[in-house]
Amino acid sequence: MERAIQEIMQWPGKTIQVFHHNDSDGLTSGAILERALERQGYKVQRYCLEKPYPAVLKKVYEQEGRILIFADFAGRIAPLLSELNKGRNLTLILDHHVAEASTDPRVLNLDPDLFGLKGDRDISASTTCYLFARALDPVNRDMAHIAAVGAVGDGFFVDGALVSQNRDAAMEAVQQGMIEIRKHATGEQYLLTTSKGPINCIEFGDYLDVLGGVGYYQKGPDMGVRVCLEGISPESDRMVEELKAIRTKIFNDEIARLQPGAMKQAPHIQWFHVEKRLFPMGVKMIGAFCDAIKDTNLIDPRKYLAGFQVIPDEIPGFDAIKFNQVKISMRASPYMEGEIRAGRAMGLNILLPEATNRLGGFSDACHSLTAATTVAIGKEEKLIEEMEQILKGESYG
Ligand SMILES: [Mn+2]
Repeated sequence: MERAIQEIMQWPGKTIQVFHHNDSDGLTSGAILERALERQGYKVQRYCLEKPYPAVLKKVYEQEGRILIFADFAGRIAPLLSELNKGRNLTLILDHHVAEASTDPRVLNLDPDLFGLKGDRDISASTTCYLFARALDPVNRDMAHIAAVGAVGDGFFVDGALVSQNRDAAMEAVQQGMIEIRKHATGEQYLLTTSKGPINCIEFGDYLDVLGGVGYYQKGPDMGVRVCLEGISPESDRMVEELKAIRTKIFNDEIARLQPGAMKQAPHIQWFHVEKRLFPMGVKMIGAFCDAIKDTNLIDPRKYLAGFQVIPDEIPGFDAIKFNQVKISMRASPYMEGEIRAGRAMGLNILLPEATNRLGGFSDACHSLTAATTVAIGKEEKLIEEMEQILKGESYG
């Protein structure tokens, strides 16, 4: 990080573009970087992304001579960024997901996964950004609580408590009177000091997730970053309430559409398409909607559940981008979850990326019980068929 900071200092230009994720860890990361870099006299142009889509990266790398920072994503795609960058911009990656080494000396991958730390245990993106901010200037210690909020938001605890670098940040915030730790039977509770009294960091993380996820296309991320830096306000409270009401209304409308017979049925997969009806909520919400129905009687518990959503041709802060893509989110009912865990059904982390690859799609976050990828509009049925083919070729049910 110190070497990266030296390179920033030596780079001509006093503007830095920060690209960060829209969940609570990503928003806190963006907030920490914005303030730390502004304190150094930089002009910060902040962009919140739901994913580092290739189409967006291509646009970003049409530029030259810039300083670009990616936070809470891109650790794994450092080789791709290197290829796009070709030594033309100074790129920093402050992620904590599983990472791959950069192949361009101007792309500095500072993902702690490459330095022996575990991103799903020791260190969040917010704590990574916090340590970077402290390396910039020790005055940035005053953002320890923001790092802790991001770490709690990502939800990586060991025996109910933050550990390693995440814990160090929380303990600093405790010393500064910004976080209070309460021990309980199964671990610890982290309470953030606010103007409205102590708020559980889990609750505060949910608040940020609503702003960043539900409010993605309505300046929610900007409000989220502001809340991280300046605290909750009546204005942010109002925005969160409005966004929650939008979510309830849109979800209820979709549930009404899914009444008996509306779901498409393949032998092992049931699926539906919400087209553009989740807009103006972000594309993360198709997964949230699948979560909302996966253990109801709207679905057949013996099949995988898949939902499609058209990705809007729009990224806040960018000119129009033509994606022509749909996102698919997949989930497992409690019954299917048991089957996957027992090894009697294929995990979604294998099934979906494999089928997506065959259609030239883009795989990002895939876990055994939750997965999402994107494919070109019009390939929805083909994707379901590919998955059925894969399942047929295996010895699973
Ligand atoms: Mn994260």
